[in-house]
Amino acid sequence: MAPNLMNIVELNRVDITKLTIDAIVNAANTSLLGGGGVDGAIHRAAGPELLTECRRLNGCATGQAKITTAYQLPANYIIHAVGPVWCGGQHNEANLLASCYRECLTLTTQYKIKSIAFPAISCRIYRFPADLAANIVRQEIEIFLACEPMLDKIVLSCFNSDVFNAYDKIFK
Ligand code: AR6
Repeated sequence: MAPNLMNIVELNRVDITKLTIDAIVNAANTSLLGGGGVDGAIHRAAGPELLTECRRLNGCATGQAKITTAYQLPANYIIHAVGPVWCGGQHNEANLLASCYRECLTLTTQYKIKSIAFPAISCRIYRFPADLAANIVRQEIEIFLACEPMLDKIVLSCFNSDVFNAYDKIFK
């Protein structure tokens, strides 16, 4: 890993809902009203007030992100990002995934967030290939840190092995 990334990016396999960190990212859907996967885990752990706040957000377009408080989670904020559903790669999926990471990282500047944890957005229920996602994640992090060097820590939570292996190769 390049020295600037090595100091900031951490790969781990822990449940993102357990992290004591400024912000965690949710892999949400356009309704922002909860779902399965990490979205379901975050809503269950944060408690019902999260759904109440999410209802006021009027959904979120694919490739974009919206922020809420984190209620019963140890984190302070949840950034809800809506990744693309993988439909073979010819439907702007890569740009939309990159946009999710950019939007989340931009929110860290706006909210003075110093540490953030991402799940592998789109990489399970939405079927985005983990190796392609890993390249996009690394590229967006590098571009962001080159302009906005204020983040102390970026955790990439790799819950399943295919994601962990793909990220490990790209971030080595
Ligand atoms: N902590 C960290 N990562 C997790 C956790 C957890 N507790 N649980 C799952 N993951 P997915 P998507 C990983 O399917 O593909 C929902 O229904 C998981 O192993 O949660 O973006 C939404 O409402 C995978 O690596 O999200 C949408 O409808 C990654 O998180 C849809 O799923 C993302 O997997 C979004 O699908």
